[in-house]
Amino acid sequence: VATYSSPLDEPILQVKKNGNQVNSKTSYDVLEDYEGGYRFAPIEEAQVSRAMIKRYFNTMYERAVSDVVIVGAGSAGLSCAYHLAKSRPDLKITIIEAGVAPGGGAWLGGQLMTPMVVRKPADRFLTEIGVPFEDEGNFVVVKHAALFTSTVLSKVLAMPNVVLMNATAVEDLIIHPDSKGVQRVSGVVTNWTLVTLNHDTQSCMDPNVITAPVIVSATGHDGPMGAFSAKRLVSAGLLKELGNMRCLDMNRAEPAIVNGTREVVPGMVMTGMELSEHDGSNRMGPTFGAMMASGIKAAKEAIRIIES
Ligand code: AHZ
Repeated sequence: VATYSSPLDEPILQVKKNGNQVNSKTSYDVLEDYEGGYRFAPIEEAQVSRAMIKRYFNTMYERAVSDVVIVGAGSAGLSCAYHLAKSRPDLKITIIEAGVAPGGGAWLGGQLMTPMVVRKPADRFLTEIGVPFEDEGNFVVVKHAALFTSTVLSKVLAMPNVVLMNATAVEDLIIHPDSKGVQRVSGVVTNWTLVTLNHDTQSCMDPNVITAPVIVSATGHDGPMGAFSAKRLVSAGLLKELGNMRCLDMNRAEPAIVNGTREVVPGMVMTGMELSEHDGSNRMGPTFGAMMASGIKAAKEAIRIIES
């Protein structure tokens, strides 16, 4: 147990080696104790760097071989990560997210408005993770999309078997023939997103790799980075052509995405709106139930592949 002293030389913060605070003072009580002379336990600047570097690069070293890589931390990718990490705490699940902020398009509902609509029966997932909603009969409404996203994100990140590497882009796939000569996706090629975005300004900023027996691709519909894997499967010759996302039709779109969630090529499960580009299914607009149910189905598919 390390003890830090207050200016009054009273022990105010006791921290066990595992980092858990053991006293019961609130941060407000502590502030009051200092009477305007708030003071921190001393630190050397390099300790801060080393605290981050050691953990981050140890994690990168360890996760160079993962059990499942999820590409994209939008509503589909995060729902997948939640179900997968909860069902199989033994699996090393690594999420690669190109953006600095994970969450994809799920920080808002439609047209930049805050409420999030979820059609039944996908509201079961909201109940499971403890997100409150208003029941409107056939659908429910979460008061702010960010409440869903921050809740699922905090639960996913708290699971010890999950690593999230954000600001990191998947810029290629590893594809190998398996023992029967069938082409199989067996890993991802990564780079810092800021590097990925600058390949046309600097030459040869080579990437890094993570291998895994299952890659779950959840990169959303076409956009600056979206539909990444679907497009790469076409250029790699594993998919003849993109289906291209069709027009908005909520009633057709949501079941098509959930029921179409599958291993699209050996070693790769596709989920969420990326599937609309792969299969040529409709978009649903701002109803998020299909993203949750598709993510959960992708987790089940990943488990099936690992167990087969
Ligand atoms: O940053 C992207 C986003 O967070 C990330 N991503 C994309 N390409 C990547 C790459 N490497 C790493 N190459 C990458 N990360 O993937 C995430 C996709 O999240 P999203 O919210 O765009 O997709 P989703 O399928 O989870 O949710 C779609 C939500 C939509 S779109 C829509 C419509 O347009 O009609 N309706 C709904 C519900």
